[in-house]
Amino acid sequence: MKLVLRWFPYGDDSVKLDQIRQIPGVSGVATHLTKIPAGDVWTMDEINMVKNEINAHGLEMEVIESLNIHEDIKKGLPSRDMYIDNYIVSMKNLAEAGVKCICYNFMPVMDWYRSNLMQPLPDGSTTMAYNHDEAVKLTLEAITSSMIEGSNDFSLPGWEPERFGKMAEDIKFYQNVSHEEFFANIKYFLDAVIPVAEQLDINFAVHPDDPPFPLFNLPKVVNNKESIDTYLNLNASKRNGLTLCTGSLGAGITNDVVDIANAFASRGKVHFVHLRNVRHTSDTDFYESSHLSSCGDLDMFAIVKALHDNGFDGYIRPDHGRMIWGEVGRPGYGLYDRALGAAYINGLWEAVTKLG
Ligand SMILES: [Mn+2]
Repeated sequence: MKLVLRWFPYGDDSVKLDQIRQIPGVSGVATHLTKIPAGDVWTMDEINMVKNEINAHGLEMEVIESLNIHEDIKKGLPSRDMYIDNYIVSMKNLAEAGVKCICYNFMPVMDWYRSNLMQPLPDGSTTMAYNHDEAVKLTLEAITSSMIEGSNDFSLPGWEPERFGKMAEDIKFYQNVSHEEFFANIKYFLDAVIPVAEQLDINFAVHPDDPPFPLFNLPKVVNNKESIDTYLNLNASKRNGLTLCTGSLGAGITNDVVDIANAFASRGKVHFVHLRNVRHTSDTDFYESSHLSSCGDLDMFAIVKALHDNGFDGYIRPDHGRMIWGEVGRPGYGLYDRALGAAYINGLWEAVTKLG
């Protein structure tokens, strides 16, 4: 297991690489060239500029989160071939720069969503929360502006302003895309990129839908054990794997995250893990609690044990943290609570390792 932290380049992060380096056990960062729009090639020069900065601070860049997929690929448009070609060039360049794992998602139109990015908790911290009844009542405009307003002036991954203009049109497009057609588009993409991943010795790790409920009737395809199984079976290669995001999957009240960890780690399909905890306030509503098992609904020890006992040897990062100790930063991505999460993960991993 290698522990990493997510970090945003180009000065667009309140957390410094020197601070990340001082968290015990953290070997590197998961990062993303945020200034390159989805669909464009990540050139060697751009990759090396960010990699050199990371390496200069004693950290590795072995995980990319995320190499985003152009919407035309998700839609299955004829232009997808050009974007897939570009994607493959980016993969080759990343492999040459020493990247071992690429995280991505196949969520149409919009990435993750929370109805409140700064919900106060009784201990004085703030966290991200989701209320489904509130979310389904909102217009697209209300959703995008609430995400921008709550972002503390940091870019939010998946909410790049260049996407906003086309969102309404894209949502309309998907109303006529059947589940089968959407899965065929996924398979077309996987069958093009996974053989390249095999040649390059890099792992591909799809991130689950977050939250696992549909908004605007958009297809959700990676949100429980069955759908993950279907997705991973679209291409049998071991390189076609999962980012086990415990918070995203745990937001589905019927999901047994320990069982999901066991099921896919035992098949060698878990390449990257996002560890965080959630506390449900109803069947659909939740807030992101601190990582500790007793603070949320997930048994973090059992999840880590399931990974360990199935020989997991990929990357783990503490996922979103709360905002504590007065810190101001990108929602979910402050330093303090994620550092506490990293220390907790280190403790759990040492315990399960020594238990044998
Ligand atoms: Mn995640």
